[in-house]
Amino acid sequence: MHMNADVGSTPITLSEIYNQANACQKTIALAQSRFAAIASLLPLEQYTDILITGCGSSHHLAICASFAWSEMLGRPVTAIAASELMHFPEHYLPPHARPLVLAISRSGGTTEVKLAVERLQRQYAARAIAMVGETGGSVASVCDVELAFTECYEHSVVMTQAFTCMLTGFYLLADAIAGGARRAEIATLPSLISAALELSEARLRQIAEDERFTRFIFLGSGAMKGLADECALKVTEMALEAALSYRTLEFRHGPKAALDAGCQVIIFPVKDELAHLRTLLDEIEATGAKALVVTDERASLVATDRDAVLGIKNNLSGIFLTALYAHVGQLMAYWRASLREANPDAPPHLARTVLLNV
Ligand code: F1P
Repeated sequence: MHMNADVGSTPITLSEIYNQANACQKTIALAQSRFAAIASLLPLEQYTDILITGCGSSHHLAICASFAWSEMLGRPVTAIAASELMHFPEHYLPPHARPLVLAISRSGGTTEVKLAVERLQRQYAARAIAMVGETGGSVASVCDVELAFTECYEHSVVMTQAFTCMLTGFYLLADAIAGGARRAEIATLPSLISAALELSEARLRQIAEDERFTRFIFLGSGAMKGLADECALKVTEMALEAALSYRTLEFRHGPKAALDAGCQVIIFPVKDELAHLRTLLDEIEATGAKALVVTDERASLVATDRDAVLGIKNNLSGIFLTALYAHVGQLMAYWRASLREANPDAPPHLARTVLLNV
């Protein structure tokens, strides 16, 4: 683990960011026991729908996980924010649906997640798996099975390593259900994450500490939209600067109008978008804004010398890249917070668990 020399006594958030490869290694070791724990809810063919839900970072994690589950299981898997499901389930499910719900909550106690599960149980006889960071909370109390990711327990208010670790847990679970063919590939994640953290830090810190930038905008589509949302939330929560997230090509249709030289746009392209990346980069650069493309070496070949590319070497399938790239927003947010003298361990207005009055 590389730790920056001038950190002094390391803030909790930074040590948790740097512990993510280690936590993932433990998650991989626990894959078989977690698969065994959900055996009573299998096979998946008995469910009409598979929904993944959560709030905030946990919802972003749900978006990333849903794309991986869809591809690995060969059927649609949908991420829906818990606050939507608790009030408008009929918008997302037909009357005779019988869904399986994977309910994510790092704290294990977020009210909207519990209420969403209860509504789906009442209205659709849903079965539910709690995917939590802390065991024994109110979300697990209403679910059929609890999978507790205690290996990535976090003291910081802001979710960092738990995002990567629980997402890896989702990959492993879907893979085990599908027969285990991708286990070896997923098992390469800890060493790739460890190398990527070391490789990215100086570059991301330089960008985050650049006072010319007044706005950070993250772009991603498919699974990468969950990642872009999460990166923007990290900057907002930790550095207390409103950062934005858009679907990559949707950004061209309106949002790019507000670009100027104070903007840094970070793009997480998916493979199918590479043919259009040049057009997007030209449009961004024409406004004076700066772009950074986060991609692997093969994909970076589409960019020219004048483009900024953060090349994170790997041979992973696209669906697993969200866990590899999760540290990008975390490190940027951490160093931006440090520039602004904001405390990333405990942002104002955010209790560790924000509970609704019910
Ligand atoms: C959900 C959540 C966090 C967010 C903030 C408020 O928490 O929205 O994602 O960063 O701390 O709560 P949880 O249900 O995952 O514990």
